[in-house]
Amino acid sequence: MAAGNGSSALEALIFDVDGTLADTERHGHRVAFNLAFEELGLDWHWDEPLYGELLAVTGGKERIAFFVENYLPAGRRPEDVAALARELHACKTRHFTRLLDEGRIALRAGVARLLDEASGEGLRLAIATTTTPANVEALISNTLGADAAGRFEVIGAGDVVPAKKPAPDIYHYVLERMSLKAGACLAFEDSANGLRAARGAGIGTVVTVNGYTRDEDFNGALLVVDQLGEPGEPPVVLAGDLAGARFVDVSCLRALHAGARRGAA
Ligand code: XBP
Ligand code: MG
Repeated sequence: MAAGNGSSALEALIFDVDGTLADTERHGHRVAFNLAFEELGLDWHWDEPLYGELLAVTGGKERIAFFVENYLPAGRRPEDVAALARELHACKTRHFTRLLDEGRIALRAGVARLLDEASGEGLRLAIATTTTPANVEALISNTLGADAAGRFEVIGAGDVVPAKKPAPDIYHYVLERMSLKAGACLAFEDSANGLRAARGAGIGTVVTVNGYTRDEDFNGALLVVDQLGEPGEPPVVLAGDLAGARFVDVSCLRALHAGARRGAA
């Protein structure tokens, strides 16, 4: 699959956050939303199956509004949905960052290893996510160290763009600020919405599925695996191949990127 226009060499890796850097949704964001509902005196509760349905909508505030419009009877909908969504979301973010500060969410397998290897090989790093910037900072500082956010040249997050994933806006935002062409990058995503966003920006994409996304449509991804893998803990390849590598490492990424460039030529 074409990696899009631009230079031939691989120069940068752009990471999604939720579901990709860490499996944050089921026991992180969902729990934080429910704590926020409780704190604001609402009898709403998003169980795991319902949250899986609501994940079709990216963005916490947008997800709340979607729930109100599609899951609450007309007589139980608040007057000012947008205002309530803002208030709930601020409360939820406080709960979510506290969960991170308590060390409740770890990075997924292979993430720290690949980030270290990529930096060591001179690849530039960035983040392109729908989630709130405070969540990104809390996840990175709690899992990679207090000053680790500086390892990412650009952190494109949340409301900095008018349209969230599956729109490509956040990837365009990152490419513009790094003065990079799509063809010089690879993106890492976990969901069909995320894949569509990265592909919409012309970026070749590696997908690491998770419990909520494993049955989604990842047509157009360069590689689909259940995790990035570690030495002695190889990933299960669901589509594409590791180009001879035992797990997703920089050599594998360079081969995937070169193959995509040849395919685009
Ligand atoms: C996933 C999202 C986010 C999170 C919740 O973002 O859609 O909305 O579910 O975070 P990504 P917020 O996969 O792009 O990292 O409540 O802060 O939006
Ligand atoms: Mg994601």
